[in-house]
Amino acid sequence: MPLTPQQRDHYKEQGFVVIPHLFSTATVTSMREHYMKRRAEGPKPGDSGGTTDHADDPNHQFPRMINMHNWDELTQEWAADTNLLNVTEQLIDDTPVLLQTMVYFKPPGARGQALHQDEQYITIDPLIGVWVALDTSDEDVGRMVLIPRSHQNGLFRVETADTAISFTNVQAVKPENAEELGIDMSPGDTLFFDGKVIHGSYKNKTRDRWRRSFICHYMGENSQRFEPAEGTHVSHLKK
Ligand SMILES: O=C(O)CCC(=O)C(=O)O
Repeated sequence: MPLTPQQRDHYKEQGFVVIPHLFSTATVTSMREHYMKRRAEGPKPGDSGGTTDHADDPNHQFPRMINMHNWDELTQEWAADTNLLNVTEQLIDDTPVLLQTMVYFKPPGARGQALHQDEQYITIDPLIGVWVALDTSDEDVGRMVLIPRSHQNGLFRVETADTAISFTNVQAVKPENAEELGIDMSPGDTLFFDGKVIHGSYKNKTRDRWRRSFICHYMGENSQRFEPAEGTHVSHLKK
């Protein structure tokens, strides 16, 4: 799946690109069904329902699953999808190496995730996030939001997030005059974003719509681990 020069330039300059229909409707339907079944099996290693100060958050009933590729064959297959890896390789100019997989169920009423940079969690650069919409993702359900071009200035400081709207308690201090951009997506559309672009999401405000997503993070074979500057890593929040 060759990208156009415009798509590659968009990723480099803006820090993200959306590839429509990267996954077929049939595959996305299988993903939804599969992960709902696996969720119903009970707790999995690393589940995250978010901070416990909002017990009514439906994320607690459907916690985010992580690193399913360690115990689930279908996840291994989907994270190694030829088109996905091919696009990733063209964007990072390197051979992708899988680091992390997640499913964020985000049921009706669920909190979002405060805006952050993935390299504030995973200290490897370059890093790329791949976010596959499993449901229609729009403003009402708390679509992905990002700050275009925010990947160009390294890591920002971290601060406490508002856990009334975010299931995590940490966020990036946004650059001045930063404009957030919401990304509307259909099932199967896939967002590729730089590990330094600020992104996150707000609450699912609906009563009846889910916003499920399958998320993978890759490094390149030549990516390097780095030491984050003081105050720029999520672990520095309480210091
Ligand atoms: O899905 C979301 O709302 C946020 C996901 C995210 O921040 C990530 O995949 O790094």
